Amino acid sequence: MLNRRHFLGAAALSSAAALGLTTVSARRADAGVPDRAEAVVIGTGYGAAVTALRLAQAGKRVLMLEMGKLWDTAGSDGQVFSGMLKPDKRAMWFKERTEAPLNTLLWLPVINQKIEPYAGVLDRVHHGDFSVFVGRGVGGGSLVNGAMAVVPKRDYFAEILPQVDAEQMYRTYFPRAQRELGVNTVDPGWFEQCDSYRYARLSRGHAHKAGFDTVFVPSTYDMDYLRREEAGTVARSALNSEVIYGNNHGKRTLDKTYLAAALGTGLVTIASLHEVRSINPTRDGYRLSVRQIDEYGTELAVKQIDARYLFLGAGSLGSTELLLRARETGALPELNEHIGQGWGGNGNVMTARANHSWGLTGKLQAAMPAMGIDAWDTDSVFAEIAPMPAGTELWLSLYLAITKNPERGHFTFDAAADKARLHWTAEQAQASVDQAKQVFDRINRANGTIYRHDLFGGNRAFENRFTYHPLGGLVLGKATDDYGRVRGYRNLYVTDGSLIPGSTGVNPFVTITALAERNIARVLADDLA
Ligand code: FAE
Repeated sequence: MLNRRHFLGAAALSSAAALGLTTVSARRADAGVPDRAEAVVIGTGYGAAVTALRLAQAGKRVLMLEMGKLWDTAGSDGQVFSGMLKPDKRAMWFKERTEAPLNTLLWLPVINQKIEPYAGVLDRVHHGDFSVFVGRGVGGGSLVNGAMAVVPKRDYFAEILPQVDAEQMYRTYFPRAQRELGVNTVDPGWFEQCDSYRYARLSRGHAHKAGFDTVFVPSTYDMDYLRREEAGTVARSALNSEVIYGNNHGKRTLDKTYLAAALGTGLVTIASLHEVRSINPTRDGYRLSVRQIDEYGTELAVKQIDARYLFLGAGSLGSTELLLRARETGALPELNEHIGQGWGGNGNVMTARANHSWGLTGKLQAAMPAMGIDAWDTDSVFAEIAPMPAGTELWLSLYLAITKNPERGHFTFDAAADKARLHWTAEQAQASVDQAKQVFDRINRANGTIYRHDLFGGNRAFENRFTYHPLGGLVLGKATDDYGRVRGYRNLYVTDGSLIPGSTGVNPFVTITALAERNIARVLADDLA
């Protein structure tokens, strides 16, 4: 458990970054978690972190319940996280092998490794042939993501969320989110001559040759730290192939920004390794059934915790499952038919091109992307130029394309398994492949290159069987009102990516953060004043 007693700095973000969040043993945590709080926030990802900070700044006492662990303690190797090259139990959430997005290299299963099941930082949640990657731990997706902090195109934002005042978002809430998240950009002069982004410069040249535009992508990774990594003056993280299994340095994760500031108010308590299993109404709020585990998955306790105001920030999969379970088990029967609808994976497609023998990416690759191919207006594709930081030259260029796929999936509740099941088919994902193929066919033609078929299994050149960007399930204006208040119930709110109807056209966390800022400002003014 974390609260101000373990908080060494003031609320300012700069001191928050150096706050040295201490580890608290499970037993002490157990003793300190209250069984009642005015406001409970489920999860500690983007939406949850914004909500907790703003509630606390308004003087409310907040309890945050997070199923993952607090990542603040070094293992025997002196590191908090295991890197991608030598992953261990810390890499994944209760798996026996790592499940990296790329399966094979040269068709050989050399990427994934056997690990001990543990409360690791990255989860890959399987729904049939399709899977969703999510972060687990205090900080949610910020712990594992590529830190690409992109504001969506205004026209597209207005298209997906027409009921939200775009003018206000772009004037007030997007800038606020960027500031609080510590968004920065790579120095263009350094970018042009560094080794770290040789791979991005190569892909940029290929894109330009095919007539596509490229753009720098802002980041929550400290780009000055990256520059110093390359200069050899600080410990390497992005230059040590660290990203999806956590970064030991350099990244402004939520535990260093919003959550640190929230703890600094003295009004926020974070209980980690606490998973909310069910929500029931009480006379004046909600009662949660919460399962506490240790890092190896042993159940320590099942607790009942009461909340007057309840905020769901467990992410698209987590929050949707909680409300679907509540509706289908009859706990919250007034939840409407939109619970579990309107889901999308932001049109994610991964692909890779084989480079010419003279087209070197270099063996040093910053694991944090800094550039994207912007073909959104012409081809409905925004493609991140992704690293393949294997520590050796692989003669390949990797991309994560975000496409405009109008298809939507939905969830049903499997009572026997007590789980939400996502319904999303390969046919529904095909539009994304078609769009990405159009762009990369053109790039290949212009450069005399071909696709790589050895990375994703089954000889495929495009991987559309996973997403990093789950969005929707509790869509704004449908499952909730236009500010995230759940329809049918009072004092029950959704704060996270499940509000966004399946697509943002860019990497989503800035949108999730800004929308959460907007919604909590209204909720504080109207409901909790
Ligand atoms: P999220 O950050 O997922 O947080 C939800 C939290 O709730 C997690 O900590 C869960 O452990 C916790 N939780 C779930 N269920 C429960 C429960 N029942 N009880 C207690 N706790 C629970 O939610 N986005 C970008 O914009 N740029 C990127 O570069 C980028 N790269 C990515 C790379 C990877 C590998 C991944 C997996 C994602 C990436 N994303 C990126 C997506 C981004 O991280 C994601 O959209 C946000 O984290 C979603 O924020 P939410 O607040 O919805």
